[in-house]
Amino acid sequence: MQTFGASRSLRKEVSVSKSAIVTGITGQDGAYLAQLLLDKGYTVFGTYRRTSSVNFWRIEELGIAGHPDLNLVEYDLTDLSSSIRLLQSSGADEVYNLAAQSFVGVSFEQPLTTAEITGLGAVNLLEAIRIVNPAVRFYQASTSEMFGKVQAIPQTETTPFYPRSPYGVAKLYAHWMTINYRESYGLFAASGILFNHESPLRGKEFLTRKVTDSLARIRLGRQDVLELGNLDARRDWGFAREYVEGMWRMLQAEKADTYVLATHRTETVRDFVSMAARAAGYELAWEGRDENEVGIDRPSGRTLVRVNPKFYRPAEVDLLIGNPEKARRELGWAPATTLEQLCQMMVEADLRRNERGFSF
Ligand code: NDP
Ligand code: GDR
Repeated sequence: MQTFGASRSLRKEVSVSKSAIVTGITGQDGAYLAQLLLDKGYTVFGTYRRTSSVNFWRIEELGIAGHPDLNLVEYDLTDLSSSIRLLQSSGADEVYNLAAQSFVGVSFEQPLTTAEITGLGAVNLLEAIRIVNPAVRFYQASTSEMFGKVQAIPQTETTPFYPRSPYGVAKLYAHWMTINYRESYGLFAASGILFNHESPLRGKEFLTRKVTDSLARIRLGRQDVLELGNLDARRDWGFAREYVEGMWRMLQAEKADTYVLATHRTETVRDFVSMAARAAGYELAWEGRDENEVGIDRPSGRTLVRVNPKFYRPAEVDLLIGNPEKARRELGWAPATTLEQLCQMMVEADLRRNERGFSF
């Protein structure tokens, strides 16, 4: 994490013990944020959903699963009474709402569930804060998906929104409700418009991890080919560990606001695949167009990547590139890890896991 001088508007480093709720601790960001807060001396209440097979592999991989200051709490974001009880029993000072149905592709198949969790869920927490303790600081995990069919390049806090998926629409509702509670009730409710951020802890349904895990499996002879959808989409990809630091900084600021966190660099899906292939020891050449496009390993002539239209989305977000200047200026936040470093880190982690025969 790179910082540009200590921002004067930030509260001093935590001196007295604070406590925070992190919804979605079983997800990528929840795990990294819990680790960051524990390192800062917080007591953390990390929420997970009751399922027949809860999986804590991420916090286990980070080595914080048995931390004495980490409390794992069963919780569902769609249940208001569950939110109220969570606020009451934890006595938390800060709430980071990271829980969501976060997969854009699935949101087209499950628009109502997505609306209930990703949209209304945030309002359950805002209401719980208003009822139980309006002094609690709230962070909402907003997203660059809200820009959708982009209206300006690069995107900033003032770029008009045009979401292109049920997920993006649900997140936009939660984003505006966060601002509305800030303005209507004076809640300290911050919204981070975060561009794609990835890591070895990313879920395998998302593009980057699907690519790095598949290439590792191909390298080890456990998979023949990687099938993908739209290779032309452009994303601004950063490293998740650095982005959770930005979330924390938003809640230490003097006033609640909205901030973009991004790298200000955009690449195509195709470029990311080439980069990951290189990290796995391949050199891809691309041939054909649209659904006939393939990625061929130049030295061996073997086809490693092909397009399968089943991974196309009904509506696509073509180009995301964010300008994080406001976060740099006011929070002292800036990304440090390059996409090449991130990609290398993810491929290496997936090679290691697959060699051990164990990869979530
Ligand atoms: P993940 O999909 O990895 O994690 C989502 C978390 O939400 C999981 O812990 C999941 O639990 C939990 N969850 C889902 N539904 C519910 C529910 N009904 N009640 C309680 N918990 C629930 O997402 P990320 O960590 O990548 O992202 C964190 C947040 O940031 C999300 O809100 C996402 O939409 C947003 N975001 C992410 C970006 C990114 O690039 N990663 C960019 C911008 C925003 P379970 O394990 O049980 O499914
Ligand atoms: P995104 O991430 O939709 O940007 O949402 P994802 O990694 O799913 O897709 C990125 C781009 O890659 C294209 N793509 C594919 N995507 C997936 N998942 N699988 C494929 O096989 C595939 N082939 C091509 C997609 O069409 C898309 O253009 C992520 C999530 O973390 C959201 O929760 C978050 O809000 C946004 O990032 C910012």
